[in-house]
Amino acid sequence: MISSIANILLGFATAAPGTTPANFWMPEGASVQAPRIDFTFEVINWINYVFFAGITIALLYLVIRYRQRGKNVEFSPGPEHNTPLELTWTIVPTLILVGIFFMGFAGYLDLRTSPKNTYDIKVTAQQWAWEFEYPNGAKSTSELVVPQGRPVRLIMRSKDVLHSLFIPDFRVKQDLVPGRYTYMWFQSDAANDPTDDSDFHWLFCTEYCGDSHWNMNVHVRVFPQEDFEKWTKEQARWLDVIPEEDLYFMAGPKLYARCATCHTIDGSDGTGPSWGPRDGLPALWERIVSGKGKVSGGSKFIPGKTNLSDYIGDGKLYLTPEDYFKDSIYNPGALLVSGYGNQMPTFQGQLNDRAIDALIGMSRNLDEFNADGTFKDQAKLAEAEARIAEAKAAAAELPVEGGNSGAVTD
Ligand code: HEC
Ligand SMILES: [Cu+2]
Repeated sequence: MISSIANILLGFATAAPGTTPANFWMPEGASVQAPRIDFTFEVINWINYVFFAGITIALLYLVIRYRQRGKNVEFSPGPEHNTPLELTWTIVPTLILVGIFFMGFAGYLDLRTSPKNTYDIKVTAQQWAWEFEYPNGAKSTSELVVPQGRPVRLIMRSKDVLHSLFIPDFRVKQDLVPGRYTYMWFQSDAANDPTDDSDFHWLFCTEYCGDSHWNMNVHVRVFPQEDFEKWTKEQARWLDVIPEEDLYFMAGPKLYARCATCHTIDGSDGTGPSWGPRDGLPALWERIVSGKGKVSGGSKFIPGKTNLSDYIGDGKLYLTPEDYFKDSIYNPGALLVSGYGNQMPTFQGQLNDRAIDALIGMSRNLDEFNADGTFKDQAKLAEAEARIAEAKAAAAELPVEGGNSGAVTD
């Protein structure tokens, strides 16, 4: 009992290497910055406990000691000055505040100034998602994976509004401001288990002045150096290892996750037109192939030509339906679907031809997907995944180039 109270208040509990234990106020700390920040917090907290107790006890004592007794009240003049007392209550709090200032300031400088040899990851925030880009070109939107035991710097920007990136377990938080770059750095010495998806730290957006910042939550995972290298390499070419005919259901749902905030596939309306049948029109792919539907503006809009069919076909703006689909993703402002604004971000430089193929494939086979974008035939998916894992395992058995020295090359 006493020890668990002590754990809660003081954090005496033991922690895994590289981490600081959780207590009543703080989650487990998993960065090299955490102990210092927790210490500053605890010092201020304990000053609060001590003063709260002292003031409350003095208050109770004085209330009882000088309570009114009987009906006749005699007033006597109180003391007007007490120089030693006044000096004490000025000097002691000033010293405490100066101490807190220096602790906070030193900690702040430490957080702001990243070491020289950082591993840099570019972070882009937009309504309502994060994108993390690694030096080798790998990109990830569903999780941030970082190397263990190495200072990591996030170079962050926002495409639209203020966002604020917060990793509570690392005790770091920084705003992303449109039109400017901001930095943040941390180092975590405690690795997560790369084979266990449930072993992670939370990353939140703590900007709550807009629609869906609350939903910008992703996982942060710290991988040992070797697993990290492997992960970034796989991440950079995850699309390449999927056979052509499996692309639409293996890559489609993952890619669609980036479209799902605006496009539903069940016909219900969103910021963008649903990919399912909508407003008496057929589903997206059939709509494009048949040229059904209206357009109402955009940089390539031709006045008077308001039917989609005016734009797709021989001698027209788009030779094929595929061209229109691709340009809708690379240049969303070129031709606007009637009834919708120019609100789609471009995915140029983010989605390559294979990714576009996967999305086209998905939109051609929408009836094979659930409303949330997952593939209905889970057995088929599992089978395809097993085939890829098998191919990978076979590839891993080939002799490693340059011998198995463990040397790391990029
Ligand atoms: C921020 C919201 C948003 C996101 C995210 C978004 N879109 Fe859009 N999309 C729109 C809007 C709004 C339109 C209609 C205006 C226009 O044509 O640009 C649109 C139009 C389209 C069209 C033309 C549709 C038609 O009926 O002719 C396609 C194709 C499309 N988006 C594909 C995608 C894909 C693929 C993704 C994900 C990689 C995506 N969009 C992500 C908002 C979005
Ligand atoms: Cu946000």
